[in-house]
Amino acid sequence: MPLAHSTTPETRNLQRRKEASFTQVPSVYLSVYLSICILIQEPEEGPGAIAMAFFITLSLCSVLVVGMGEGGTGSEEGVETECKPGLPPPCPSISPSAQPWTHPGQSELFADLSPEELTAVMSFLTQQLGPGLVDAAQARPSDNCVFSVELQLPPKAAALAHLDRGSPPPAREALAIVFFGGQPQPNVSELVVGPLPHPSYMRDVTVERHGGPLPYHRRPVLIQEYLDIDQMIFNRELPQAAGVLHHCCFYKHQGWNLVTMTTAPRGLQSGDRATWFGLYYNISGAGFYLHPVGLELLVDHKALDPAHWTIQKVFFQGRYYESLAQLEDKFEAGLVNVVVIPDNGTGGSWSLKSQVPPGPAPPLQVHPQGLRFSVQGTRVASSLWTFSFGLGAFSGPRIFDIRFQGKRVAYELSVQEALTVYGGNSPSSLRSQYIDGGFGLGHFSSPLTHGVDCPYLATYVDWHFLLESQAPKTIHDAFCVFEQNQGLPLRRHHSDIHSHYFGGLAETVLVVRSVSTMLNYDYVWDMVFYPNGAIEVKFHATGYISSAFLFGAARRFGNQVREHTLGTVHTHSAHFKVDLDVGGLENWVWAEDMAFVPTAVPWSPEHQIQRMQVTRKLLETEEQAAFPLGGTHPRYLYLASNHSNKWGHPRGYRIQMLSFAGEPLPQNSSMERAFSWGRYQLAVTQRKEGEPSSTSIYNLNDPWTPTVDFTDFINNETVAGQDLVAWVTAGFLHIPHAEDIPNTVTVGNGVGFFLRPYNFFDQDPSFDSADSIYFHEDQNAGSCEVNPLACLSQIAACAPDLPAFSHGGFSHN
Ligand SMILES: [Cu+2]
Repeated sequence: MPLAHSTTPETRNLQRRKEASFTQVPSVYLSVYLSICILIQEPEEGPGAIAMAFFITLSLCSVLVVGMGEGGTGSEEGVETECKPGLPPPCPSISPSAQPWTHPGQSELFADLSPEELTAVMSFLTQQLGPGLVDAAQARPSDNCVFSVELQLPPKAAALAHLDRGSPPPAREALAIVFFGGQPQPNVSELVVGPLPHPSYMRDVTVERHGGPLPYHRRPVLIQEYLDIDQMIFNRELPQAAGVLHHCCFYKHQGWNLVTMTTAPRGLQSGDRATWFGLYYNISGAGFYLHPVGLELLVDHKALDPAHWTIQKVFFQGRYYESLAQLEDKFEAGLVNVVVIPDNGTGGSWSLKSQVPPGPAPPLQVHPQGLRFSVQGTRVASSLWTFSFGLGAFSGPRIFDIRFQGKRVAYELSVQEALTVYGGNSPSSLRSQYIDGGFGLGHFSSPLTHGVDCPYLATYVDWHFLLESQAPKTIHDAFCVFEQNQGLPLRRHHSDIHSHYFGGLAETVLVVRSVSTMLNYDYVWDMVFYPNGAIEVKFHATGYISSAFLFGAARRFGNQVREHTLGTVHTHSAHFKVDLDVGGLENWVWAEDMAFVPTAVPWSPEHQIQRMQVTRKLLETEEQAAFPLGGTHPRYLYLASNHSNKWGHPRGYRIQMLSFAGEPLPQNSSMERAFSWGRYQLAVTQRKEGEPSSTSIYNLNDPWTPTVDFTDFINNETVAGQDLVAWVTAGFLHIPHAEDIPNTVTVGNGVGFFLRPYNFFDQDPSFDSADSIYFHEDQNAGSCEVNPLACLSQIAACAPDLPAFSHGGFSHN
């Protein structure tokens, strides 16, 4: 759909055109977003010419671009654009793409590695590790290969010394994960390489970080390993059951109409590498996830030589077999009850291609006076907030050095892990416990589609990575940054008693977003910054549900969503690291709640009333500050400095949960320790460089001997006056239902938490917002001098400069 404004003037129907009249805008910047409704009219003559009309509900006039206030990002001053008859002037220049680095600055500390840096590390490793290194894209289990290279985050003390005290920046380093399949004792090694951009040293940190070598069976599965498994399934195994598969599933030579889907964990005990693969119809252009054919294969792929891989068990439409050959024998003997699964192609209701023609365009937010924030490299700055953003290849989105009005409130705010735990009556649904960080929340980020995943005029930023490859690759538009008018008052009061006035503030938020597409599911990750000093962290789930072949007592495990498809019950949860620094590094943990206390009525002591009181407790130890899921927790939990605000209260930031998490896996499960963070809705621990993350990428393939067990972090140390990290779990139970077809919607499927100032300030800092509106009865609210909203009709009558639609592409892997 051509959204561009390159249509001829004749095709534009501008309503309510008015003579240009320039009015001086009262100082600084005006802050109102404007919804412009772009209507696409049906062509009257022939289908080829779509006439486009901009119905701008405001009059046309000149545009004044005013420099933004201190800390703001506007630089032009007083640029005036006169109206041209018949055409609205273009809105002030908006750069839809981020500014590249112009000079190394503060945010470079946390910036993900550039393509040049990734290339330099890879060349250095190739040189150091010798000629036996194989490209991970083609590596077999018995090869040596570089699995990943990403930023090694700097130690916090060194980072702060640089940021706060002007010390030289810490060396910029990379962390490389190398698979040594070709060594006598195959293992995984972690190497720190530095300094960038010209590496000269390499340090093996495996033993220091993990207490010993990393067993080879814990390594993530390479894409090449999946390809080799597919090769084995389709070329060697499926032909052995050609008869039954032809009967049930329209099988033809080597099963081109089928695809496999992996599960995890891969076995039942430490050392196993045996994965149940489900088979699905390969539906082109739509999700295969909803089309199980009822065949699942347990593949043992532990051997270093793929020729030695075997099928250990076969599940077919409710029964287990020793092999595909045995299934075929029983089928030929008439002993298999085959359900024929229709393969009705791509035209079905599950396709994401709507049958409905496009209608009028939805509302669009524009920036009538230009962007009010900047993105330089990975540093975002608005008049209120500054922070750096990035994407861990495995751990996902993260934000550093977060400052409100110039003062740091948090050092790090990062996703650690995403987990889905399934139930079901087929082996692959029963065996599905996905610890997604092991696949890579950054690795599987997807390009953001302008106008769907983020506002059309958001600022989009690419992400570079080096994973399972010898050369860096790019996910275009992996991040978006935008400011959004939520259409909600952040605060307001209309007074009609004693004195007559209105005061209010529109809620505008600054958002950084990325999306991880983990096979079927898409997780939308948001970090949202509010003008009152609050931060919201939230994830939404969308995409396809995971499903299973429907048989037997299926409804105990979910809802039927198609003729042969069961939507299987599961929980989604995510774990977050919240390294708050509330007024400095040393913080305390306070718990507050309420209680009713029976009290004699002071003026009539023979009567009793229930009096509500505040309960207030300073938590001393990590044990006291760990709150199990499902248990009670104080409604107000905040981290505070030992400095007080004007009213004598400790300056704090409250962690307010928004979560409907399902039950965690019972602790007697042999793999629960791999995601023992799920036991806690919230836990506060001392911050330690040696405890950088609550999880490990190796937990996915060996959950029975977890490389990181979060409960180890909680060991009764004091949390009083320490540098603290709050670890937060947010999640929800998902019982898939008919409306999850074709896709789960984000509506109602979003959870997370808020970080909110609690006595941190002396009053609400949004009072000082330049967006504030106030007028009283003696004033003319329609006057631009009194009310900035009244200036909109003069300043905001411009045509948004919409860049041509673009998409980040499909082939980053
Ligand atoms: Cu779900």
